[in-house]
Amino acid sequence: MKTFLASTLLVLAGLGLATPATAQADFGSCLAGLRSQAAAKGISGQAFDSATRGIAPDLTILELMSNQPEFKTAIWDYLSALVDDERVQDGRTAMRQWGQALASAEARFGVDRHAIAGVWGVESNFGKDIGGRPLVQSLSTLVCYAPRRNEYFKGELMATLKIVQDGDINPANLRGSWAGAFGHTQFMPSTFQRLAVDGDGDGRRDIMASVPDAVHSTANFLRKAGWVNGLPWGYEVRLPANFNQGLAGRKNKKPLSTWAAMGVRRVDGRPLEGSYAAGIIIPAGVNGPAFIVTKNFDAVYSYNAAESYGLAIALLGDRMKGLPGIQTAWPTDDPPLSRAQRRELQQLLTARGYDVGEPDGKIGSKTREAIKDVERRIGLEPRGRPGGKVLEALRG
Ligand SMILES: [Ca+2]
Repeated sequence: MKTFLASTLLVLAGLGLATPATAQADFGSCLAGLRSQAAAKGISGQAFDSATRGIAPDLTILELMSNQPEFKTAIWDYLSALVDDERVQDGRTAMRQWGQALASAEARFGVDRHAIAGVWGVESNFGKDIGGRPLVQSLSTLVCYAPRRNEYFKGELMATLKIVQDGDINPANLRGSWAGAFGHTQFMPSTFQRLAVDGDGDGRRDIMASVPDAVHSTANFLRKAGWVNGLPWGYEVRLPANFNQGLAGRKNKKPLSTWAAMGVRRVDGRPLEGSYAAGIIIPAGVNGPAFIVTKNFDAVYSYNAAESYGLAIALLGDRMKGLPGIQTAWPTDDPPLSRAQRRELQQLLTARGYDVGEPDGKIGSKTREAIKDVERRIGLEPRGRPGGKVLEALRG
């Protein structure tokens, strides 16, 4: 706590703000400026006041914004937490429970329900992890104090106020991530304004409280992003030994017959079949898994503009459909951990006297520091990575 307060003050000092008291005064004048800008965008003073009444800046957000992990998460670590047996099981349960909503979204927008559910599972763990920070407070803090992207956050704040004014979502429920993503499928407010739809027919678009609204809105997003009904997103392939890796890339699409002629096969050895164009991605290089990816992978990709993210959604959808996971091994001798294994890792760390907080499977800064200690002891580079070697060392 002490360290935390000190670093918050450091952030404030870096912003030229002496103390939280000064920050509070500045926040009032910042809000006053936003009130008139909101009026110019058609947001009534009454709506603005009711949405912002009594709020204080949430300066912990600035901490989160600057507190990015120092090394890039390997794709295998990323995928092993997002596509594990637990999420596949939870997903199958959610898909049964909300089968009707998913079926009607699939029929209305022509988007595979497994892709919709894949987004839902990766974005919010099927609604279990939607973020608890009041959206107006988070976004107004970012507009007034973020060291960068203030105009972007201002646009998102205005979109949020519009949502409140239009009555789509009860403002008391409007909570989300510190950066402003909210609801079952974690739309940003401006995305909501463009693409959210009513899925349950009550006349409101509520991706916080209504699963049908959320899955219909996601289907609409994917459709607008170019999803083609009936086309697969892609699948794992085996590359020939002499494959020119310069040809890899989501955008370098060629007819399947061209890839087949180069010796590319499905991972189970079957030939490539179909008359569509596709690219090949090799997220960990030619020595790791390779995938054929179509326009539908691009649609999923556009949700978050990351290949790893698109793969997580696509692979989770496949697993929920009953298809096997990735067959080719990742190029590492230190295997990634599922969330269940991450929780076990945290429990073992706690048993050894480390303070890692609740064993929730989320690798926060406390867990990371404890892991670094173990990594040093077993002769690994101290990166704070939850890997198989650290888990084995703690078990033994
Ligand atoms: Ca609705």
